[in-house]
Amino acid sequence: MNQPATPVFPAPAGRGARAVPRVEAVELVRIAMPLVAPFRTSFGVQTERDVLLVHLLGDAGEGWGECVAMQEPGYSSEYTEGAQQVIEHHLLPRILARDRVGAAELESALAPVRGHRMAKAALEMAWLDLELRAAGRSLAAYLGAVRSEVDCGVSVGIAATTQELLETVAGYLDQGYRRIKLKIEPGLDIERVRAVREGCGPDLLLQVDANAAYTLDDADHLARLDEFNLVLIEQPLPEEELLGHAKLARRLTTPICLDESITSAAVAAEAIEMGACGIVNIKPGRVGGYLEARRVHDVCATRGVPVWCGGMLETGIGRAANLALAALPDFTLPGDTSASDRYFHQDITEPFVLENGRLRVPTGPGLGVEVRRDVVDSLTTRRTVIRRP
Ligand code: NPG
Repeated sequence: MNQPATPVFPAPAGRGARAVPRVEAVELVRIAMPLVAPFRTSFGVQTERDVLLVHLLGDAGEGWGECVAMQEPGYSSEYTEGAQQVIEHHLLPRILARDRVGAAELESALAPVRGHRMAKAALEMAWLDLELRAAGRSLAAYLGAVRSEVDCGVSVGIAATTQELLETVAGYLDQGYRRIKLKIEPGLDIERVRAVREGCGPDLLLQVDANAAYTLDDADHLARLDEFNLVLIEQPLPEEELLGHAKLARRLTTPICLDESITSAAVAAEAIEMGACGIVNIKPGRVGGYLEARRVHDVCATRGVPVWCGGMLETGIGRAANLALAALPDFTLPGDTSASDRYFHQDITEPFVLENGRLRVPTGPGLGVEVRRDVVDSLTTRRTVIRRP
């Protein structure tokens, strides 16, 4: 397997040796955020987000991170309670035993713990926020952003009826979204896609996401999607089936995009080499953090594979960080970087508002958003403080 080139991420410049703050305490805050409407995928229905927030208190200020794991292990094997356990008992002890650990050193410090990428990514996000705030630098600048706003798409859950789906899609198009992604599952696929394509016309950027709901035996059935000129079909088969995706790709004209399967830059390189995908959805939580996400981007860019930024129903904290990532050069397709009101009546940061189908990339230090502590407190279901030993 080709090992991808690993770009060097220097510690953020700004205050010389003092650029790496010392973390004194970590607050783990669990919040329950009601969704504006139930969100149905092939793996379940969600009505509320059970979010784990990581709040760092350091000698040079604070930092916030968000864990994208869901309450149930339906999308991947990770889930919120498990992430909290592994952070408390396995990850933080390894970091807090050291004096000062920079964000770029976390990966090696946490390498003895296998997997748990979403938990690791939540810590990395908080560490990056803390460190970059102290250095007065934005995450977007640190990652190498080349644009100040990004094109936004929206992910549309499986609707009860085709009529309801058409109304929902029309509502999002009225709001200005530049691309529609339809969640599909066996039996609620071909005719649903046909209805949206016929209702919205040939120019709509339209794609589908199966969340691993099909098997290779469904290849002929999935080939019926080819007539709708979709941008891509996302993750039709289970996450381990790279070879299956490569075989399926040879039977479809619609490009295959991988999401769940891509857990690292090395896997992305392998999947591309095998012909398992022509497009990659990058979700920092799924690959263990923003620095690995940047490496996935680089692997894809050098191989001519376009990428886009996925979404995991993030609050304003994760949304801000995703926008910074989506401003990198190879993010040439609109992402699931929707406005805050797509999911929440009230966000825990200043809300992200769609302007002409785009969201602005935050430019302030760190993630570039301020957490509304009063809102967090009103939604808190559990709070745990871990102090340095
Ligand atoms: O816009 O934040 C968003 C959500 C986009 O559809 C979306 N996410 O499979 O990509 C996915 C899906 C998802 C939803 C994944 C919930 C995990 C949980």
